[in-house]
Amino acid sequence: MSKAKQLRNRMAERGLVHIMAAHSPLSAVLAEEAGFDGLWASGFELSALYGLPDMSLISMTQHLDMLRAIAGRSSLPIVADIDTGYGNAINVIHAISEYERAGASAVVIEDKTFPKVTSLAAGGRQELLRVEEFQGKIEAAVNTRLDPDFLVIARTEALIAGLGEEEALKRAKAYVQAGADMILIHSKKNDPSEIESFARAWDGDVPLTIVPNAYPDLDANRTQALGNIRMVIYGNYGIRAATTAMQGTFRRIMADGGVQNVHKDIVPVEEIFRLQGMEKTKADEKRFLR
Ligand code: SPV
Ligand code: MG
Repeated sequence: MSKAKQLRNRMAERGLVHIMAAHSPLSAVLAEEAGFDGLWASGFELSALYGLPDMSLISMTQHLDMLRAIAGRSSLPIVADIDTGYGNAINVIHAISEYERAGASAVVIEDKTFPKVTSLAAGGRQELLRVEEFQGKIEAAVNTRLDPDFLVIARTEALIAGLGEEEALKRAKAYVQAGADMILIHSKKNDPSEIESFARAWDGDVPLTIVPNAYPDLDANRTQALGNIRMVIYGNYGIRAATTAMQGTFRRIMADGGVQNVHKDIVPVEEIFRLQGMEKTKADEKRFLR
């Protein structure tokens, strides 16, 4: 059974899947050990990892390289954040075959113009494509996938662009018509009202995906109560957690004039050995090195 099929099954069985952002194979291993249902190959996290803003600066090749490395160290299905699909419908055709081959089980494509600006930035330039043009991109994606279970998730940025719920619903319906398997509805409002209102108004034929980055109060119970959200993506928590930990540790080492205090509060190197799979390598050495 493909991982895409597994992801679909899990959504059907559990009602809601929890997808954690991964910016590296190590973060993917940690997400899998913590019990998440899948990984989010986040454009924001990878951009941040490179110390760059999330504005279509990271190339498809860079993103694919990381996705392959992640797929090599995790058994979880990967939902790839392909932003705008790197251009028009022709670029989308190329992207879908590359991402499917690289090991993704799903893609999220958003209806913004290329180059995009990250959704949550205050005052960001948020230009949306014509509906027909984005429908063409969705149709191109659906037509290109080899595995019929590979999910094409259409993301509308209508609320992010300030165009209101009516426009968001209209676009989401048009994208379902074009063949989208799910709709990702995004909001940068710092309370869940916009998302809850959209979900209540949504009577389309496919379920919804959300990314509660800006509105953390929408927890799993409240999400499930809405009834039509099947996927929650935790979009920037990995890179924020890593930054919190490194900032605190690095500052303390400078303040303390050494690592004499901080070493007690971070994982021992043996934990990194375990995550690296050192035990197996040691056993392989014993067996094969002569
Ligand atoms: C990402 O994680 O790259 C996302 C979610 O697309 S957000 O940054 O909130 O737009
Ligand atoms: Mg993104």
